[in-house]
Amino acid sequence: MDVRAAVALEAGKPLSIETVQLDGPKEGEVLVEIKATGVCHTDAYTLSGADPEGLFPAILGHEGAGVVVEVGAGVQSLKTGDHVIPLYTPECRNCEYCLSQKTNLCQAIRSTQGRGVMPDGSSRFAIDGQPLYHYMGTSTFANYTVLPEIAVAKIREDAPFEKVCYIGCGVTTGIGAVINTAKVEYGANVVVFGLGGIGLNVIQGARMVGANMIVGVDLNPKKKALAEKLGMTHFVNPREVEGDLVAHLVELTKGGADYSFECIGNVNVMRQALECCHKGWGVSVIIGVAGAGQEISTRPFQLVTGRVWKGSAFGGARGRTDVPKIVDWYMEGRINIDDLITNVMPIERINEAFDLMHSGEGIRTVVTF
Ligand code: NAD
Ligand code: DAO
Ligand code: ZN
Repeated sequence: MDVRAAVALEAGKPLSIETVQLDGPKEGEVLVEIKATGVCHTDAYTLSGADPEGLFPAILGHEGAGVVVEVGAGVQSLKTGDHVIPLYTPECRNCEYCLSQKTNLCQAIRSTQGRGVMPDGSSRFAIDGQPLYHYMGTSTFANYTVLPEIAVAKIREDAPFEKVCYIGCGVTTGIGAVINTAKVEYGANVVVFGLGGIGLNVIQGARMVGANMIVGVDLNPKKKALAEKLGMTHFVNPREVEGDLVAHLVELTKGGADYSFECIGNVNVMRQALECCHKGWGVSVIIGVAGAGQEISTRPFQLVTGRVWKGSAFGGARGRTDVPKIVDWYMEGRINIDDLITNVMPIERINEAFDLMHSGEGIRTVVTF
């Protein structure tokens, strides 16, 4: 079938709105009509050419929501008409990783997903007879996409697509890092570095679990008001701190953070996030994706004296199990998505969505089909 897509023809160039060809779902796959998709920093990172694993030409996008319109042979958990969120971290419930119950990093289709193709090794997308690469197994910058059944979360039908698409990445990543990865407990003191589309969701996750102090750190003072609305109790602008930021945060939290989160992708900030943690028990979670080839460092004594450094991908969430629950939380008014979606525009204007993201204005732009 012909579908409308924003195609990344080459690195460093704007996306191009094209009519491309999409083959139907094969065994174990479903065809989904994408109704809305968020534009995330990871899409921009890959489009820029800085992502060493970026493949071109490709259809980017990994934060979508839509409706199943056709199912391939053998599909059991989905049917035509189901409302769904694509998952860039699948959940097969059968691989060694899923069965371990120690990680959300299902490996069932990892190698083909990383090569930009479907599990059978081929692409479903083509333009003028030339294959296009899939992206993160989702390719939501197209009004139809094909997905493996294990990479699809079924959600309730009354949830608005242009809001809950954000649960496909940013919301789940932030809230999940608090609940699944750090397991922040009631009364804990939390420091969040970076108050963007991820950090603000860490803030609302910390508020949900009843954290005591929720300190937000950002260079941009415009982020303060919304962060406070979501639960931030103290704001720190590193530019306004006299002396050492880490010492300031340790003093503010009366000994150090019980939990800190790096939501920027800056390796120097990752070090600050670890070192502002409480001696003996503080846990620092890296969420931000650093540039290719960059490395983190600290004095090993920071770890010897009890601080713990960990990372979180997709908030440690098992998508088919956890994403429908997060949709319920939104529909029940337990989490705020509406204030974080600062722009909605049609797919034809998707390059404006990238410009808005780079400008630092707004939090999330959603494009609709
Ligand atoms: P964003 O640009 O919306 O937010 C980043 C914030 O950090 C901005 O508010 C900016 O002002 C602030 N900032 C920048 N440099 C700073 C500094 N030195 N000190 C303090 N504040 C600073 O980005 P986002 O969409 O929230 O994404 C954050 C990171 O999370 C990115 O690296 C993204 O790729 C990554 N990410 C990770 C996962 C995962 O599963 N681990 C998922 C999605 C996104
Ligand atoms: O299983 O080896 C693996 C890779 C899993 C990829 C997890 C993605 C991590 C976050 C990247 C940013 C997502 C928008
Ligand atoms: Zn698995």
